[in-house]
Amino acid sequence: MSATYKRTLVTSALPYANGPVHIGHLAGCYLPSDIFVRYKRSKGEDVMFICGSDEHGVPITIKAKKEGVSPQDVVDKYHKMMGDSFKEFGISFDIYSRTSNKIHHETASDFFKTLYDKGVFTEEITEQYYDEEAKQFLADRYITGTCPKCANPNAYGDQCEKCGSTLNATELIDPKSTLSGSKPVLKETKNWFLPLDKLQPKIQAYLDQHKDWKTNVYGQCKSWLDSGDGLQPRAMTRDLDWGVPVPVKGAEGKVLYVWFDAPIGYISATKELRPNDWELYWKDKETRLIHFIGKDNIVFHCIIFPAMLMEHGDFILADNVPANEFLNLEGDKISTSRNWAVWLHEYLIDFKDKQDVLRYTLCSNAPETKDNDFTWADFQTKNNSELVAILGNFVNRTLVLTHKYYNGSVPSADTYTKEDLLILEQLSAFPDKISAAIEQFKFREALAEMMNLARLGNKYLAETEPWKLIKTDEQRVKTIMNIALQITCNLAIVCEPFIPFTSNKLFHMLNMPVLKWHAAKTVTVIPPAKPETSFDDFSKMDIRTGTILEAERVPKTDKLLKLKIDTGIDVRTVVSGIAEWYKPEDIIGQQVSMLVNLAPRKIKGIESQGMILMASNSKGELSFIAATKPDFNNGSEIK
Ligand code: B3M
Ligand code: ZN
Repeated sequence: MSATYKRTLVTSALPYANGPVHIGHLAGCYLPSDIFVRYKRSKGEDVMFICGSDEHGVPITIKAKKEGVSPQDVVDKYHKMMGDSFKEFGISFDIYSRTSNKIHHETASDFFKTLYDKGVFTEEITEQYYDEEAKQFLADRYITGTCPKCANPNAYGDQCEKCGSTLNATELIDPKSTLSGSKPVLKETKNWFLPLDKLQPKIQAYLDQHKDWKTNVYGQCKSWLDSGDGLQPRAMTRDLDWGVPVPVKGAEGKVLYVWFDAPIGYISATKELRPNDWELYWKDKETRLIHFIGKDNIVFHCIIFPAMLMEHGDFILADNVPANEFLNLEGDKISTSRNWAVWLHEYLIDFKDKQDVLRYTLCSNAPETKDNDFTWADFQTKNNSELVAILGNFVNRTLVLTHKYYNGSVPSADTYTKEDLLILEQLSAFPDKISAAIEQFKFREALAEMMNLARLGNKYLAETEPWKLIKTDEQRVKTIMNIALQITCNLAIVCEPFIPFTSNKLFHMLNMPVLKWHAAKTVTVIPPAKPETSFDDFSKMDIRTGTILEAERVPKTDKLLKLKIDTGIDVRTVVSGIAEWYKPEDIIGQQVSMLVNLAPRKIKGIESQGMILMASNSKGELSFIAATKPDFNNGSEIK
């Protein structure tokens, strides 16, 4: 992503409102998009997350017929069900809209009208199957017959599920209408086509700019463009009575093709959410548009919808379309009609408050580059051997020991050992590694890194054994527990996109406000303020500006430098523990703040006549703190 974007608009495919959500949907696009958006929000970026129900199309009318209810009844039922279960699962849409609402009908209708008025469509008269008993044209799915390729007697007008061939309804042998059972007849009808053949060069140019897309996505687009005669005109209207009516004369009884209106649903939902500034998200070149989808939706999002937007004008096009492959269940294709699925609403009942276990399992097995399999055995392993045994175990040990030793308050770190510094350095690399993977839509990798951070924490505790050390070295244990708490706090931040419920719990247990991404790695547990002191006590301290005149190492020590300082009052010797952070030759001439009336102390046989004030961070690094205007002479009082 180039740095020129000001905001990101993320859409997730609008699921058909003809059945409940299952794990295949989640793994395909809803979970990855949610992880991406949560991460962006945590980074403080301007991001909007759009979804809603796709309530048109033939599958819905078929379902209604089967259940003996109206299509509106079907969509009302499933729209509510899907919206509720997404919400409970923590999919954090900014809006979950629907395409049967008024704003969508208007938006889709206007969009069609604009293209129509611009003369984009071609009108074509074709022969379609018609059911004379039911008195209606038949969508491909309403026709069954014998497959010309494999002789399966139950092939559909668009596809044979047995041999997988894509078919034309007219190719079926012995076609039958599923509405009346009668033999359909061919009848002429007029429809409006998007001339994708003519638009191919423009689409090609658009795709050429996006060779960075995931290989499965780019590859599928390319094969559409390169196959046979290339892109073909596609009907954008249908002879059907459920959908957005075609807003032109002579189109009575016809509706917009569901794949024409559904992606416009992203626009209508944005309008609904942000009536005043929705255009910023769709028309400003500084908006980055990203569509998360499943692989069966690639052509619609990468070719047809962009072609519609281009022909309309004014709109930005998707900058990326991360599509996942399919998730199977226990080695078999997920199927709504065969009821072979894990249904989200049922999972949420059977595994109450265990959203994160499913989120974790689905993400760690996400079908990012190839189809993948969900098994219950794996679900159990992911829970027991990773979430509980690695993440849970680390956090639990850290918090239990903190309560036991320090009554739940954060101990201050004292001196860091080499091992501590190494751990802190490794810790500080995690947030960027996780970010980089998320930015590239590699969510499995990002999640694995998150768990590696918990592994690092476990390794640190196992090596330092604070539970043993507490008997002999209380001071050291404070530092160890401080570091373990820093790791826990970082985990709470970086796990949020993946397992937000757990993240929330962690912040609660840490008794901290929810911290955002930028706080990761630098976070660090700031020591609490010391008890109040009086102004009188404070003014007893005489702090002055001074300048280092000479510096040398104190022999046989790692940390100490012997300094000569011009305090403005006199020139003093001060022994200071800064040798790990400053080389003697680098600090000659350095301005310092110095406590000049501290009683002299002998350090390694040298009388130290005062103390230099240093800032110290949670890594134990020290820094001088003096920055005055140039004309401040040595001996200026600090108060
Ligand atoms: N409803 C197909 C699907 O659920 C379709 C997606 C529309 S996205 C604009 O797979
Ligand atoms: Zn077949």
